[in-house]
Amino acid sequence: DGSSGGPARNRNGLKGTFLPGSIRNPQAPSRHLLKPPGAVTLVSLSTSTVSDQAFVTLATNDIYCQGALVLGQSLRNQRATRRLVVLITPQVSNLLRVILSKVFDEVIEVNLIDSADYIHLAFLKRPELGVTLTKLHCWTLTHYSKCVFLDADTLVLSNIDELFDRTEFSAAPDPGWPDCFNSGVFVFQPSLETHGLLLQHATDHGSFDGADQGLLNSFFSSWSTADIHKHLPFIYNLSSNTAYTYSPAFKRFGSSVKVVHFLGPTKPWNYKYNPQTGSVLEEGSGLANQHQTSFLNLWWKIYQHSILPLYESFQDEEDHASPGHTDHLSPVLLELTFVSCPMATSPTLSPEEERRKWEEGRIDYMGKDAFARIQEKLDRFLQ
Ligand SMILES: [Mn+2]
Repeated sequence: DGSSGGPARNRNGLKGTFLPGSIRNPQAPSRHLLKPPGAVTLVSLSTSTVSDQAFVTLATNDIYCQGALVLGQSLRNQRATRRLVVLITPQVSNLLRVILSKVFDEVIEVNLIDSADYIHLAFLKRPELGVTLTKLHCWTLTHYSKCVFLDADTLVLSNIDELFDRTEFSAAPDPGWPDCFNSGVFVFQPSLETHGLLLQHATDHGSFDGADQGLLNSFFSSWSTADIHKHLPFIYNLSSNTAYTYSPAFKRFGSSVKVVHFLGPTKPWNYKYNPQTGSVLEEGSGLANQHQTSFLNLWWKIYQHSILPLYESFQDEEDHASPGHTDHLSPVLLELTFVSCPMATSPTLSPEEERRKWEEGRIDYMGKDAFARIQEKLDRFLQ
């Protein structure tokens, strides 16, 4: 398997097409070019991709794609030896699909409308769980034997391939309630049976927090007591804004952090960044503390140096523009990450409520957050 992309892949006999669109990245193996000269055989062995395991993330709109792109690039920078997969929803634009395919090995659209009847049923009974059910689609990636899921608002600081030594269901404690795990980073084993059971659980019991974390915690309810090996160390899911309630621990262990999770309503792409100083601008509430600021700066550094150039090359391909437009491209895209920021458009809800909606993925695709607005911006730019 693995060479015949598209919807006809074996879905173990389930009717309906779970994964209608799959862009395979023809350039995926190019990262092996990163290997240093000399010792070719040895190095290529040790960095060869384990093709039946994958890092997986999810982007439900073009804004979260920016996070997914930085996450994917951070995995590449740390020489991840597993495939990189991003699940997207139909709202994600064609432009972002192309850009994503430059970083990820697989870009897979999950379209709940087209999927099996029992998902429809779950939706009808629990319409509030839409985004939750989308995340559960990672269990349908049965062409992989084991996966590590990472939220699009995480950033990988060093190689985390060792997570594949863990088994389902492994996750790190949630800083807000450590008897629960945080569902931003977890090890899982794709299985249509588990997927079906999760959907059944969602239909029958809902989610105690209205999102995937509540659902997954009640489904994998023995996590807190059964097997300590399934407790990932906190360094694999360090929440950027809560670690500092125990600052001596951060002083002691902070340098070994491997994955930062930008938990909470304000995401890296909500900040403004000054490329000259290499630092985010702290305005208004001054939420960020010193450590958080350094993580934010790291996110933006990757965005600036590795993600923005992808848009430039796209533009070159599209309209054969000559190079030299770097200077005006970047501001447009930087602005793009703010143009749909709910802070800017909130006629009725408070900014906090708007941000919470946004964070939870409850986005007004048809109205103020419609992609048409972003498209408008892009069209103006691409003219
Ligand atoms: Mn998250």
